[in-house]
Amino acid sequence: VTTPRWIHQTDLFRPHIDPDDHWDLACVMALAGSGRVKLEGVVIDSPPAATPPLNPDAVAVAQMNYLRGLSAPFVTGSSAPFASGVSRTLEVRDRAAMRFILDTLQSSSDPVTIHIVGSCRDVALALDAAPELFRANCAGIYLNAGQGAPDPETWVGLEYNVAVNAAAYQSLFSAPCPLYWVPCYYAIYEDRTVREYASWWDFEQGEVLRDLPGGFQNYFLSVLGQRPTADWLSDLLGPVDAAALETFSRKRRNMWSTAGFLHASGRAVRTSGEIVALEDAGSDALFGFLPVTVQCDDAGRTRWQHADEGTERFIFRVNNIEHYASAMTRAVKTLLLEGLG
Ligand SMILES: [Ca+2]
Repeated sequence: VTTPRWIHQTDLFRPHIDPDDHWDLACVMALAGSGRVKLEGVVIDSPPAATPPLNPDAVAVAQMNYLRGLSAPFVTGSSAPFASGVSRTLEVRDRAAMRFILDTLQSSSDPVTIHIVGSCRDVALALDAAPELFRANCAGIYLNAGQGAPDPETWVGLEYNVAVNAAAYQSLFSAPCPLYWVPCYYAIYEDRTVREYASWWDFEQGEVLRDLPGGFQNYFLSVLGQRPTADWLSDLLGPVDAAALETFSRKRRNMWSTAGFLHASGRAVRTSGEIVALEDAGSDALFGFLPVTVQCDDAGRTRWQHADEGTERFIFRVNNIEHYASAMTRAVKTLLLEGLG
């Protein structure tokens, strides 16, 4: 049995934009820490201009590595937008993430799965540079971006990860490898409703946070509370601030990407929230992926149709809208407690 090899691309910043990326990193690191997957590395998007300035959250990676006994590297992504059909001369620093992705695809003895929970830029740069490596050694790209309504004329707004670099998003639909597309919303950007072809759900953070070990609570309180990071390890291992834990436990968290992580690790979720092997969920599977054909224009507007098997393109589908949020919350809690005494 080979261990799946993963690359995780994320807009993981400090101060955070949306700290769901910190929850995602914790889930990915849990899967790596329990030996279900090998995390080859984390690609952190080049931060957008902001006041105060945002930084790629190296500290979050360091803290999670420590808590999970891992040594996953990270690399900062390109600051230069990807444009299709345009030859580019990139600065050395803007090629680092692309090179990391290509080197990993080239050197890995087993196919590599790529999760995108941020921008598509660096994977698109790598794909543009060497599509043959994706054909040869990419097990699949899990693309957490976009809107799932099949007709973009019905859309309101454009999903954030797409808007960051729409041409990069478009290029991924031409990748010569399986693409597992997980639209974040259905028609309306920032719609807060569980939909059939959209991955959004939310939960009250305390449902998970209260039951985690202290070090993991401090990992979340550090980023949510925007604590100083120079003492990142002693802060992690220090006492838990009970008042901060209470404050952040009462806040809700939007989530999008957990289903793809589980699917890529060969598992499914029952409507009860129990995590089981992919083949064991049957008709009780909370979500699944259906074969489709997709056309995407350079503004990031997608049109899709159901297809027979064999397209290498799959769309995420919620099978049970009523139980999706509660079951996913239980699954996240199970994941984060995995492999801990
Ligand atoms: Ca994100």
